[in-house]
Amino acid sequence: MAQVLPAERDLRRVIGDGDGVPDGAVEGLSEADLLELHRWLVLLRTYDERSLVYHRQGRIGTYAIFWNHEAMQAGSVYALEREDWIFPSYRESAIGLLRGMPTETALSWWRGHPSGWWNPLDWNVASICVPIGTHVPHATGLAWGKKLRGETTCAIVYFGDGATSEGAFHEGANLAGVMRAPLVLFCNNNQWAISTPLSEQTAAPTLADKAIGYGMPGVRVDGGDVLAVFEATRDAVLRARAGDGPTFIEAVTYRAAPHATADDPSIYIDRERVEEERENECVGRYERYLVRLGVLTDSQAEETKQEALAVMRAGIAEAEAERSADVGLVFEHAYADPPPSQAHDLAELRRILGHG
Ligand SMILES: Cc1ncc(C[n+]2csc(CCOP(=O)(O)OP(=O)(O)O)c2C)c(N)n1
Ligand SMILES: [Mg+2]
Repeated sequence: MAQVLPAERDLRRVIGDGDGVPDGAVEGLSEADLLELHRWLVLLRTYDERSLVYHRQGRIGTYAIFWNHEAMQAGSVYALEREDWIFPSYRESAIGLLRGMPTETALSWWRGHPSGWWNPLDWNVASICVPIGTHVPHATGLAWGKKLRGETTCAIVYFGDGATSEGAFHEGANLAGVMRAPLVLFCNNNQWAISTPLSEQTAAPTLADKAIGYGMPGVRVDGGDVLAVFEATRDAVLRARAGDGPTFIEAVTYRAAPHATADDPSIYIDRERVEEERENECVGRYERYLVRLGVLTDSQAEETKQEALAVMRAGIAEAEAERSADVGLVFEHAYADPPPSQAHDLAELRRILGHG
């Protein structure tokens, strides 16, 4: 039986349901902004759907699917300025695209190719963090540093519901609160940490309640409503720039895809709940809103989709055209003073791979 979990009540929303729940609007967003946000959503959705196909075709490695997380990513990044810093987890692996990062860079990362290792300074996007929550203190440090230098730049750090049980999350959030760091702590609460449900993750009534312990506001928003996410993040960014310190945003959704390509959720997930989520997925929800508003037509939406597909086709072609990296890279940065055995190991690896 599908059930509405307690975590899903009383969330901030802007987009109605086209029926009993009326549509709202966000002050300060022009029609051009609304369409740009749509383009961002479609780009991320297309990236994600194609990546799953590329994985199945053996063209990228294990891939962390973010289907239906697009509204959380696009809505929040739209509230930032270009100089603000983004600290992604593996779930936000393509978030750099929203800053103009080439698709082939993000795809190369999933291909394990060095051309996917971007310089964070190029995009103000930190490296993708795979260890859960360890980037929260990094983001706090950067934000605090910006404040110490008298800059108005802020940072946003993305993590999941499971990360809020980690020591690194606690340390980063606590320090951000104490130092009033200009930081947005953005939690994608998709109610699962692989196979661990939210109910086994925490005894707190909501994740936003944890913010109280760090002396910062905790806000709860519908993670499938791109405009509500934008508005909540914009508020948090304004607070940060005004010197009022960090904000914790809990964006609530329900994971509608496997954790990653290596996961089979069929034995633990609530399938009916997944079906509901898929029917109400965030890109379609926003498109219907824009159509009701008279801002988007079906043919415009199709054109945007085709553009994104062309970007993906070009991106995978570029990524696959990269020459293989030298295997010496595996060892290169491992030691300041390599042990004598390393030269032998590398020679052996080259022999096995036939790299001479
Ligand atoms: C420190 C650490 N412990 C364990 C893991 C293994 N692991 C990978 S994903 C994951 C679940 C994380 O769930 P959540 O924080 O809710 O993020 P989501 O994947 O749902 O976006 C775990 C435990 C890891 N990557 N890092
Ligand atoms: Mg999760």
